[in-house]
Amino acid sequence: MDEFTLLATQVVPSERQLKWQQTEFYAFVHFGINTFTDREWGTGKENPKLFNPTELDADQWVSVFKSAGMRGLILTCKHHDGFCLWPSRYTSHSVASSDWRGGKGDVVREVSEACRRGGIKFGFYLSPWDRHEPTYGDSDAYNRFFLGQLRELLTSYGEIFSVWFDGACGEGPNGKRQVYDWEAYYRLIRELQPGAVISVCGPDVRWCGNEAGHCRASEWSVVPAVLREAERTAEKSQKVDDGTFARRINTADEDLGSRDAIQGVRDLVWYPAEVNTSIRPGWFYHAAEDDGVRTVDELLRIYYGSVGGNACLLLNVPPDRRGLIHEADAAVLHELGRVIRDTFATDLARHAKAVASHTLDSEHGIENIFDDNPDTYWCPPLGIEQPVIEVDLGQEVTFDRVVLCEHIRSGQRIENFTVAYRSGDDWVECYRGTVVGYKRICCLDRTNTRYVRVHITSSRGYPTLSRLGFYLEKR
Ligand code: FUL
Repeated sequence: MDEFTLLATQVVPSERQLKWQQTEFYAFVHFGINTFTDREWGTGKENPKLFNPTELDADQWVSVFKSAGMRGLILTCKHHDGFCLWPSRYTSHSVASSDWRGGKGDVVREVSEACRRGGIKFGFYLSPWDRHEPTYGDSDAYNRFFLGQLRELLTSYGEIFSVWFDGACGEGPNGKRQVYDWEAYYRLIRELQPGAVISVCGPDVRWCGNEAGHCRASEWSVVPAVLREAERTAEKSQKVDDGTFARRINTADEDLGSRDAIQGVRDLVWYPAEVNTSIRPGWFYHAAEDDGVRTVDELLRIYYGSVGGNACLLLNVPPDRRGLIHEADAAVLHELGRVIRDTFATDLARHAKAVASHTLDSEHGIENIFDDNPDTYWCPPLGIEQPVIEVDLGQEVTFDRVVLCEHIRSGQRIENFTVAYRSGDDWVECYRGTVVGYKRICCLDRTNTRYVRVHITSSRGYPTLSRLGFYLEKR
């Protein structure tokens, strides 16, 4: 192992990053003045009276999201147009100036309380770019304003799991220039909500680099630290300089963490990816897009690629003008959730026994891969980078999904692996994978066998596995 790969094995997630990773799949909710003007980006000049949902019911949102298997919700409390979904003390451009609930309403309160009631996590999106606020561009004044709003959201709505900062700014070359005081924003969040991750323009969770639902085949959580700045700069690209040569690295690059990608990089961080995409063409609700809701098959593909590819999935589902999740979206999400629940309800390895070519000690025995405890795991001694595990499923079973999880508290180590099944006296390879990380869901053709072999063909120092499961998709 070269020195940079060794350095990479020493990088581990923070407690808040681990909790966030376990959230796996959660909803993004774009709702606001744009819902009522049929736009994607508002101008900031909209009349607040336009905001008037007729049947807003946050419990309906939560129940639809839970039926999909989502474990959290991130609400656009303020989008680029500056309209606030809560009665902020710092501006009148908010629900307080609308007629909704007689000007006494608070969408953030209703949604955060519905999340609590439903047992899912709540987080918020607060757009730094603000096209309404007059101080925007007067850097110090706007930073004070923004910190004030941030404090309101961080202190009035219970526990927050994610604060999502968007890097978008459409001011253009002749527009206003605002210098954000990111460090002050981060300090306030750490002080008031130490358990919250700060996502995208923040140090904890990395934007996957596209909004289309494209997932990398090899998603690394250990990446060069300069990527943390990429989203906060107009260029979205940063220079890595190892003293001998310099190259640019961008959040959208396909390879961010392989041995090649981290060669020469001493400053590495745990910066896991979140895939954010919308169930519809736009982020906000548009009646004209009711026929454009993504299909269950498409969403399943994205789910396997993201949640099953060492990332989290933040799926946007925008409420309509009634303030409800439209029937078309609700139906697709319900079926998506059913497939995921039914598929992973039965682990076909529950009577399995396994033998590993190498095991460190009795505490790290191979039986740990069959329990549901992410803190118990199997590993071989240091220096064993290519061990083999043979599984006897106890009887012939048919499966088409194989789940592997690393013990990521010990870092991300697996680089390549294969899965093979026994057919007569032969081993037939049925899957070839790269990284595992928090979770890898391998999608393969239906396979009928009693014996399976997982060969880790390359890893960093030694691999770990906290879970190995076999499932049959119930589509
Ligand atoms: C982008 C924004 O400009 C879009 O309106 C949307 O909020 C998306 C999630 O992020 O940068």
